[in-house]
Amino acid sequence: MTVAELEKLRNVGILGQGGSGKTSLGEAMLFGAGATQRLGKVVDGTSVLDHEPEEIKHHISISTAFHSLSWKRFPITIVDTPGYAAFIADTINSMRAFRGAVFVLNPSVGLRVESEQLWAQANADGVSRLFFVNKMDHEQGDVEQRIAPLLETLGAKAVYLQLPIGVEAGFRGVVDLLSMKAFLYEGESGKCAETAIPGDLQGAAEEMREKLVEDVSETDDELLEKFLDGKELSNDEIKQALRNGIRERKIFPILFGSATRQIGIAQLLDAVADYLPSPIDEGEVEAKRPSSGETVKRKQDPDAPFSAYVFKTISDPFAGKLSVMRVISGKIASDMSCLDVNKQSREKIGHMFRLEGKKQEAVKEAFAGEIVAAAKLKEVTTGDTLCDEKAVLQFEGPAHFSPVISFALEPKSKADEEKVPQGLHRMMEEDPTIALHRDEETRDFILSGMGQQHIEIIVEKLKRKYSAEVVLKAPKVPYKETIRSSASAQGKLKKQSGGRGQYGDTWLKVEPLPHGAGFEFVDQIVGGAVPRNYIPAVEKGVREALLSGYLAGYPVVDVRVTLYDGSYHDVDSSDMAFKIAASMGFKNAVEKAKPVLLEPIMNMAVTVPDECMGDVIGDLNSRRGKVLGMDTKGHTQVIKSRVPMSEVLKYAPDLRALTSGRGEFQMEFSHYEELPAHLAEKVIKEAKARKTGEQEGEHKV
Ligand SMILES: Nc1nc2c(ncn2[C@@H]2O[C@H](COP(=O)(O)OP(=O)(O)OP(=O)(O)O)[C@@H](O)[C@H]2O)c(=O)[nH]1
Ligand SMILES: [Mg+2]
Repeated sequence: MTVAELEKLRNVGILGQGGSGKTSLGEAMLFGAGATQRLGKVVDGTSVLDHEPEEIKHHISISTAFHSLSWKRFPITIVDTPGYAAFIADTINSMRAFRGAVFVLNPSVGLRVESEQLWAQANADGVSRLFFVNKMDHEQGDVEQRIAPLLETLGAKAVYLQLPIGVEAGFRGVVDLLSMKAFLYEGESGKCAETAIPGDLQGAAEEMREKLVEDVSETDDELLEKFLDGKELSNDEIKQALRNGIRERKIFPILFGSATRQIGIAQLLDAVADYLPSPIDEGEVEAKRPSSGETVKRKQDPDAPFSAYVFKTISDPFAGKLSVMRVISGKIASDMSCLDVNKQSREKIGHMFRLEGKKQEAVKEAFAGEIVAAAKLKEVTTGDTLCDEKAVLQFEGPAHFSPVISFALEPKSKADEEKVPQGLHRMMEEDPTIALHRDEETRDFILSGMGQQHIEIIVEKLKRKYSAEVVLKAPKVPYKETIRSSASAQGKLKKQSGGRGQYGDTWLKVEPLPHGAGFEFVDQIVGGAVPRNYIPAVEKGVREALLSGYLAGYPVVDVRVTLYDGSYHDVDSSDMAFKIAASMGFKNAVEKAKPVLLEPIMNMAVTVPDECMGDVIGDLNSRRGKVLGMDTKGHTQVIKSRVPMSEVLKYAPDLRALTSGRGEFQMEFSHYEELPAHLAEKVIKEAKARKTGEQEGEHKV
């Protein structure tokens, strides 16, 4: 690809909450641009983007899908992402592949927490966005009024580029406020005619255009001056300012349409080509030089040395393991070799593919800015940087996700005993949010994931792909631990009797960090109290201690650990000794820092007939739930509440009993809160009992 071609390339994410119509929109874009021969539909399983059997069965996207199209000579790669909370980890990882996106809104449903999370992530990743208000054929009343609070929640400075024509079944097209033309669609054919603005919309359109021009001019000083002087701005000037404003993420334009009725699609594709950035516009990408830790920048230039970031792994039944990467600079070609910086291993590139929905198209090379999948790389996993051995750099790794729910899996038969962990380990290559360990007491496999639906789908896939069958048993609560105050302590290992001794000595300070901050390690050693080469071992020791917890064996989160002093021995010190000393020091410090247990709290929406409302609320209260509010929908009530996960592990049968089978509920992870003391005591006691049980078990063998 030449620079001129790169300038036209658009990698476009389709983002938004579950069920907003992203996949349907992707299908409409593909069909509208002639990339597919018929319009794929999610509901009847003909989508080329939602092509996995589980996606077809449940009518939801589980994994990010890719497809290219060509629109007015712009090569566009669409990246259709999942929107439901249980699957958005893949969306967040895939966000590294694009810097432009269509953010789908569905005002009649309102904004769910996933939309907010995706919006925040797109802000953090510097993704330019267009809003597409979908399902306009379904939208009632005054959309503008419904959209305003959504924009406010997202904190987005939005500008209307269009006005919708007609509502609900009468929705027929859009008025373009720049060209001041109307685009009227013929039924559901996707065919559109350019016409004059319908008379009844003329006044509103003029008013909205004025607002658009004002808002856009505010993003550019020169233009603003002209505007304030009362001078007329040309469409080209407005467009250029709009383009800059969008790319700099100062403004977010709003477009309207209907994916399933193919309305507004051509205008959306025009806007993608006009306003979203190409890899050249994205400019340089930050990375680190692994040898020195120094920050470097790499230009997204096909002539620069090769570098790429692997953001996704697919285990394909035919092609084997596929490492899906965004080429950042240079080019990658079959038969070349490169360095996996994270694994410090050399990889030889073999077959490469461009992903086209469920199909793969073999390619021989790919250039800066492109998304490409390489088959059967030996050691590469998601999050790795691949690069030219002579120009080494490392891009920031993937986000870390903590599983929110765990279930015990019991293999159905003896043969499944082996097949289950094998299959799950293969699936973990694709899905970094799956965690697996074995419960030493019960010998059950404990499978952790991002939500009940996630776990259920893993189990379905396990059966389909690896013919391994399991029975799901009651979930376990993923408690966490943290500290409430700061403390310092020493961790010292000194064994110097006979043979080679062991000596490591560390002074560590632990401090609480805000919720969700995770873990930070700070090295404050001056004057070599702990020699440089042992510091990674100290961090490793702390990380291991973090995982095994202090109070009840649950991972410790939201702490900063500072290594500020220590001592060493010329002969007896080793990585191992410092690792152990650090882990002792960490435990000693945590002990003094008011450790507490945290429990996961769920957002629950329970829909019940009016007459059951009292019972259901009473029951939620008895489960330590907090009722947040109520929505009336006809003769049903939607009760919104926050409830600790431990209280609703088996809510489904209880709700059925309370409502004679007429109640429904949706539940998703919200946040962690401190577990009340009397319950914490119980959890700690149980953990201790488990531990002594294990130790006794060990003694028996
Ligand atoms: N009436 C109407 N329904 C639509 C429209 N777009 C999508 N739908 C329906 O909305 C439902 C969800 O559509 P999807 O395209 O699967 O939504 P999604 O955002 O991809 O969902 P996830 O990927 O699971 O988050 C399906 O039943 C679609 O047929 C639209 O413009 N109008
Ligand atoms: Mg989808």
